[in-house]
Amino acid sequence: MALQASLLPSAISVHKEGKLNLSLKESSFNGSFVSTNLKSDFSPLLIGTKELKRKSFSGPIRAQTVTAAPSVNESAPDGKKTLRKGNVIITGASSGLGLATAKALADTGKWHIIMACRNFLKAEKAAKSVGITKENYTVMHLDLSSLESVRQFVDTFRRSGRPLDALVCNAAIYLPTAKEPTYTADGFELSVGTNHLGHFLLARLLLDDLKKTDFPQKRLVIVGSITGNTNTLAGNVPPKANLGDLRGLAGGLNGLNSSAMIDGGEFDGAKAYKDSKVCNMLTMQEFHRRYHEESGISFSSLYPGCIATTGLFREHIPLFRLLFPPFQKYITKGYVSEEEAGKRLAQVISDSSLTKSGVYWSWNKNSASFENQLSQEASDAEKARKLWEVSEKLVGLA
Ligand code: LMG
Ligand code: NDP
Ligand code: PMR
Repeated sequence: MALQASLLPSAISVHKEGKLNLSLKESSFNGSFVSTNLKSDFSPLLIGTKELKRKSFSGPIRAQTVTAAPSVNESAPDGKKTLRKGNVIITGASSGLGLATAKALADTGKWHIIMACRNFLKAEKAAKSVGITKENYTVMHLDLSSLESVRQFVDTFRRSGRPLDALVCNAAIYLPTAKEPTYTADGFELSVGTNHLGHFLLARLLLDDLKKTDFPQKRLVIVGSITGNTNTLAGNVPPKANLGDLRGLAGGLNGLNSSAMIDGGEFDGAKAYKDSKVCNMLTMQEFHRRYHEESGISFSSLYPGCIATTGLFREHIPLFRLLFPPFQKYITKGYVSEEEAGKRLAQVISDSSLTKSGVYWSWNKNSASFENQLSQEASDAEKARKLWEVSEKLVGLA
């Protein structure tokens, strides 16, 4: 088993800010400062390579640090109680944030990553390219733009016999230049159909699996974003997210007898993406309200920072792709590297200081996590309930 000495930080200070954040300066995060700073924060927690090797022969190591203490596996061949790795499903782990998170978790030696991806070969190559070793991951096919594929994925996962300890809904598509809507296999507008409805069904089905695990900390994370939050500058760049009264969604989001947009308006690809992120953040909170107390599962969302270099912008015009990274690096200072963003999401999955449920996590310029405040719409409990009910109908759960 390849184990590396980098472990996640144990004490991430929590800053409650939650203020309206409308200036460039206040909302900026300086990526390069962040990495250096993190290194020194991590150093007291590093376990020497020798020590790791020694521990790793008898099975997965016991966390000295942050990650949830792995649960006990009584069926070890030598009859001794050993501690098993956590199993985490990450959707869209074939690139960008998902891949960087898979790498960060694999490097701890305490997680087995199920890479839930639509392109099997791409995922395999991606895992190899960042050096995730074979015993630390499994690729399973999942196309979130097909409800049938979601159901098949859940089936395949269950047949693997692995318990589920954490689920990360990370995959997304962004179609900013599309003039006309395109649709999922089930006829929903593609961005909301993939980013929200596919994940909604996946998370609902896998909730039972999360409930069953004996792992000490069970988590469901849905990736959100600043651009869906109109209480920020970034969220005020047009077109702004707005779900309205959900009439388009209630009508099936199919562009035939209803609009392809959630609010019932004209199709706009950039808005559809931002709307889908609002749905992601509302869904996390509704899960929290309905299931946290009974199940002990931590539900959370996050804004990982502006990872301006990922594949998310592949459909944008070339000029945008050229200028966006320097714009975020030098002007807004909101830029973070894929690696840094991956460490942040990995914290939300495994750091014992980020277990609080119902939280939308963000990081300040020192890369310290804090509970951020969602926009009025993205924290509207009544809208979250309605979104849940309409989504249940669309994905065939009600
Ligand atoms: C929509 O446009 C698209 O229509 C849609 O298809 C989709 O892509 C959507 O959200 C995604 O965006 C929205 C956006 C396009 O329009 C606006 O935001 C209108 C307001 C523009 C007001 C510009 C204010 C600029 C303030 C920036 C900081 C000031 C810095 C000044 C000092 C600079 C010194 C070097 O908007 C754009 O695509 C960008 C418009 C051009 C912005 C010009 C910024 C100047 C900075 C120059 C640095 C180069 C970086 C440019 C990066 C561009 C990407 C953001
Ligand atoms: P990437 O495009 O690099 O990654 C998106 C992943 O989603 C890819 O692995 C992609 O697969 C996968 N995916 C897309 N469609 C489907 C589908 N139908 N079924 C299964 N998987 C699919 O983008 P990012 O890493 O930037 O995005 C990851 C998350 O981070 C998203 O939720 C995004 O909203 C969020 N985010 C990103 C920010 C940024 O600045 N980049 C900022 C804030 C949030 P494939 O490799 O096959 O294309
Ligand atoms: Mg934005 C603090 C300022 C800030 C931050 C953190 C972001 C993040 N953006 C900021 C400011 C601005 N952006 C400003 C002032 C402008 C006008 C020039 C601007 C424009 C802009 C565009 C055109 N920004 C964008 C786009 C996109 O197409 C991206 C998008 O909206 O994707 C949905 C985007 C983003 N800006 C961000 C982040 C994180 C994104 C991308 C992705 C996302 O939310 O997932």
